[in-house]
Amino acid sequence: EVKLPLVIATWDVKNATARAMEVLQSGGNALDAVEQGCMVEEADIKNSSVGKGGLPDRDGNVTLDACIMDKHGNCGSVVYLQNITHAVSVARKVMEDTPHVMLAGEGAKQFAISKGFQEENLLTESSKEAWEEWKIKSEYKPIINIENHDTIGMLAIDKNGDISGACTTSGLAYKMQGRVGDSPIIGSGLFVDNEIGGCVATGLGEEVVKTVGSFLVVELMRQGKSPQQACEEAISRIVNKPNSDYKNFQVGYIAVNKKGETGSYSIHQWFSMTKFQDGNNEQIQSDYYVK
Ligand code: SD4
Repeated sequence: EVKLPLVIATWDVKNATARAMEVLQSGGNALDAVEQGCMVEEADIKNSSVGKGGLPDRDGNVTLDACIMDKHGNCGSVVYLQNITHAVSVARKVMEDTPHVMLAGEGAKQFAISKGFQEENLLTESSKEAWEEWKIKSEYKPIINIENHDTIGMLAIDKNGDISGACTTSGLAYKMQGRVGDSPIIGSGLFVDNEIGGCVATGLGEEVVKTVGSFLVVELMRQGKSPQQACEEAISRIVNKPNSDYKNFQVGYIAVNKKGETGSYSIHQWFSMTKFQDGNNEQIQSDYYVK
């Protein structure tokens, strides 16, 4: 029997899962938990691919993508959001306080400000230095695992058995200006169906978008696959494409089903999932395709 509540997240983010579990233990629902959990990484300037301290695009702009999805199938997202740290919370406001699903750029920022979010400079000294260093060669290629600490995607099941998910990122370092990844795209970076389960993605967003990865994983679970089998099948769709360049990029999925079973799988080694359940908050190394 699976013990609820439970939280899983991409990469090694024990502070974030601990925060989410604290919310669940004190009576919060899964939606509150994933928002609060993701906010921990957004505020952490040491995480260079989320929120404040995220690495900028090639012109030096830190631009955030995030989304959130609840047990009713409601969702909200922001893309190309600048100067606001808690993109996931803005995404939640889009879901709850607007007739829309997605707000972009200046409109998203103005909406956030109207909701009381503070404007901040998100480019830290160390991110600025890293960008200046990068500019010398300006070589753009995907980085396979960024310090094992990356875009955060989180899924939670509360004590009532209800599932929610969220995802937040500064996207790929040194991306083209205006580039949006998978993380704010419902069905790609995140999908939740409260009857079935949820999935979130990390890695090279373009490849996740092309295969509508998170929706695919949830649909595979609907057809009877376990979360582990579903994540493996979604990765196999990417690597088995004709001429797939998968040796040079990473994609990882984590998933949970309604029973509280979990799974994770990636193309390359060193992807991990953090899982908090029954008093244990642990990092679990993911199985992977390229051996
Ligand atoms: C993106 N999927 O913007 C994000 C980046 C990421 O690990 O997850 N990096 O494509």
